[in-house]
Amino acid sequence: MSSNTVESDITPLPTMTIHDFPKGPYPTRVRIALAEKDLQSRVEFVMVDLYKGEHKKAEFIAQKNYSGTLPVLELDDGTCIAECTAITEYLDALDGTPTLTGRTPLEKGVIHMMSKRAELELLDAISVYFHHATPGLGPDVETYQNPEWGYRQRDKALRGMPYFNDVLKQQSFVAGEAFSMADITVIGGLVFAAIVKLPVPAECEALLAWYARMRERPSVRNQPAFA
Ligand SMILES: N[C@@H](CCC(=O)N[C@@H](CS)C(=O)NCC(=O)O)C(=O)O
Repeated sequence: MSSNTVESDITPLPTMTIHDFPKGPYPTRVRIALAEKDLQSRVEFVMVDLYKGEHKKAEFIAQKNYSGTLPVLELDDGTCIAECTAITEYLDALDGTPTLTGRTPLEKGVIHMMSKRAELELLDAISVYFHHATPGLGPDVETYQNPEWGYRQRDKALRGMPYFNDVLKQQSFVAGEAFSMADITVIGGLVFAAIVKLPVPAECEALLAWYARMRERPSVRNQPAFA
């Protein structure tokens, strides 16, 4: 080896593939996590067209994600990790400093609880509304719709907004005093709320102020969902 060649003894981390729909609320969660962890350059993004139902094709279900949703993280050895929470936990653990999902048992517990709550009370509820009570991804993809269930979930999400407003009156971030996966999940919820035209009520001042702050973060403001 010549003296001016730099030989690293650090094993390069493998590249990863994200099966993605860039403006989708759930893929946006993983994209924010990647940006927070400075991992974007390690990832190849492969577009899966939700409106063409590519995520419901038998091959995708069999090989990438049984649940037929995006995003999916695929590792070099073929392992596929679906579910934003699971993908974020994986990415966050890679550098041994899990800032997004919690360093201590207490942080982990509270962040997981608040992120799950943001899914249950906001993001997933809006998703059900989108798929059941709006045209959703179109008639070829939305083969079963139950509008009543969709409207119930819309109303649940509308109750979730004041709840997170109350949380954010008490603390700077959704799970306490630091940015975490729980903030990312609420951001996903508000991205989806904008898509389905469910505005955050003006009286939810703390939630709106928090969202304005979140949208100033480079990891958030540079996402295709905000373009
Ligand atoms: N629980 C899943 C939900 C993922 C999800 O619903 N993703 C949307 C993309 S924004 C999707 O694939 N929707 C298509 C469908 O449900 O048909 C997660 O957290 O990753």
